[in-house]
Amino acid sequence: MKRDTLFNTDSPSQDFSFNEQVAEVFDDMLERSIPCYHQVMKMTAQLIAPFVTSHDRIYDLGCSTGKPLLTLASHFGNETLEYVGIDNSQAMINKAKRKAELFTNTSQINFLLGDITRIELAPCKVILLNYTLQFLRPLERADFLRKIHGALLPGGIIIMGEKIISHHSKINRVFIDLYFDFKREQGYSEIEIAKKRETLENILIPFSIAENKNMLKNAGFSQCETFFQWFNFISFIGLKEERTEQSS
Ligand code: GEK
Repeated sequence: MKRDTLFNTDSPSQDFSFNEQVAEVFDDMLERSIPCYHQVMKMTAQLIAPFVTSHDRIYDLGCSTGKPLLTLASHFGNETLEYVGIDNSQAMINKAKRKAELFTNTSQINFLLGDITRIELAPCKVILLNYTLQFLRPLERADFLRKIHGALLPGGIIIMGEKIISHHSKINRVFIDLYFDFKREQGYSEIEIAKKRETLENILIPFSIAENKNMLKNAGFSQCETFFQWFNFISFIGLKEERTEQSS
């Protein structure tokens, strides 16, 4: 795995983009930038298990280099599930495809280039949306979550991980400081932390827990819980009910 040293430079910051250079070091970047990434992947596999049966489709929207779907494919082994990852970065999709070639059940895993807000989604049982909604324009998010709810079959689930803010300024500051401590522990220098933060300004726009939960509820996920939190990183599960009650 190539080490992420992208921001270890004196050159002026440009807006962050999921380009070739980022894709090249992305797996290292994820592990050193998203607290408890592996633990959340493992919890996701455990959480999904009771909701899927043979031939169900699982989407990963904003799949990057394919780590979550490939983790699920290993976890579920011979179970005949269909895995579809979508990302609008060609470099990410190329890398995901190369990694998938090493799997035996390759025919069940597909990585597609596309904009997740526009591409048509087939009926599915699980949608992963990890650390990706935060990159969509805020005004697009509600409609996009409605589209996800529409694609899920009854009894299906969304698993959504996001970076969050607190509207309490002191708590928010403390969360951010603790996150920077985490990045230092991962070997990032002050300059790398500051530069990455600058390039993500205006591109990664986090919402609060309540704002995300409300959006999920308004999209139709009447049952919605958090299943993991590390300071300013959180994971939600939202359920599409099997049957909606008929009003008499
Ligand atoms: C993981 N989920 O390993 N359409 C398609 N892809 C998009 C769009 C869009 N409109 N906007 C952003 N992306 C992964 C990590 S990374 C998170 C997800 C991060 C893609 C973008 O190209 C990138 O690959 C991904 O969303 C976000 O769990 O880098 O912090």
